[in-house]
Amino acid sequence: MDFSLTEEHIMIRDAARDFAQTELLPGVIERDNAQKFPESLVRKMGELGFLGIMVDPKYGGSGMDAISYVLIMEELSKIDASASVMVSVNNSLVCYGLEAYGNEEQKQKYLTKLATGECIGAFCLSEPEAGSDATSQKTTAIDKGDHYILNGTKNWITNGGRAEVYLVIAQTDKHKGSHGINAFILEKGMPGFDIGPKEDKLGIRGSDTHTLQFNDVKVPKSNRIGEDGFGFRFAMKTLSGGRIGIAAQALGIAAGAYELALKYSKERKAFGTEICNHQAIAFKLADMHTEIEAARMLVMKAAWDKDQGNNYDMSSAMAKLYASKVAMEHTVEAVQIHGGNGFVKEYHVERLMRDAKITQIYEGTSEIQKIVISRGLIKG
Ligand code: COS
Repeated sequence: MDFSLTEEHIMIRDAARDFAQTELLPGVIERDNAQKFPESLVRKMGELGFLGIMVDPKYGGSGMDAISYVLIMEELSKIDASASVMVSVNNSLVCYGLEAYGNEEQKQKYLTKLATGECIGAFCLSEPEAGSDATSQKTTAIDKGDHYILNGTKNWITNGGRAEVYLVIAQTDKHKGSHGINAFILEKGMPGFDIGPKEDKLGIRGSDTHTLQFNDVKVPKSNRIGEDGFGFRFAMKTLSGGRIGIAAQALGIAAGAYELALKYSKERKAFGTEICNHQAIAFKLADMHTEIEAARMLVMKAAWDKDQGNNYDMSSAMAKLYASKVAMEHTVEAVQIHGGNGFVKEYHVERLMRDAKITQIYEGTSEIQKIVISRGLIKG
């Protein structure tokens, strides 16, 4: 067993750290306030290869491994979780979904553009009444021979407004349950495909979240991913990898808040000494560091499982469950260590605390992760 990173991994991590410090940090508070993320930053992330990290270079990707992916995700998330969720969705849901399960024609047409950042993708599973209960899809895709007709609504879609390519899950045959669900590739601008207003959110406010509406959208059969009825398994398999990305995001949010708290505690004085010298603060730092390191081990293990070709359904669920808990608890502690300053935007920790909450909700709530883990344990 070797816990050290390779030289290449260190270079990749440092490049992401440098990008986050020089490009993402300036303006992060303003972007959070304005709920905006500029196209220029998306383009730069594309140029650095951050939008197709694990995609084969023959489809325009960077050809890196999952360890590299989580290192990049952690560094971006320390500074700007709105940027990192865009990276996570594009990489582990959209690009991975197409590369693993799309056919050659679909890869040439869509993946090559998504992997370079020429266009951005969105993954559309959640509905007003089907978030955790993902088999209860109300969006319908009626088979009309050479095409399908889609009707329904999707909620809380990351990259919802700015994406050009949408992977949409819909019910074709209700009587077949999870085996009657299909996954489709939709393009922005298809007649009947409408993008609703942007959501006003607690956290990751720079990220672009929308409701989507499908009214008799005609989708060619060639845009179905996999065989008829593969859509639910497609969603589950893809989300397993997505959860590694969100676990790494949660880890980065926690680590970012911890680093700020450590620095602040060495500068701020109270009762005649730096506050890190008070045991009340020192013990908080010890707990934060220990649990963040434990989260990092789980995230790395899940990424390693993916790289090894092992099943990672359980390890990704464990990583997301634990890292998101650590992110929520320790961003609260980071605000506490900052005292009054923690409550104002200038010190960044209040934003990280708001950003942490979503990691316990999206791509499967913490309760769903416990279902996945416990079912895995019982099945053996
Ligand atoms: N890989 C492959 N197949 C899978 C799978 C996986 N990871 N998970 C489930 N399946 C298969 C099952 O094997 C089953 O197939 P069979 O009918 O052939 O046995 C089928 O899919 C249905 O699975 P299951 O019966 O477990 O479905 P449930 O309705 O009980 O739901 C959970 C299972 C809760 C785990 C699933 O609905 C889920 O993950 N929900 C959360 C979805 C989510 O993350 N939402 C957030 C939106 S994305 S931001």
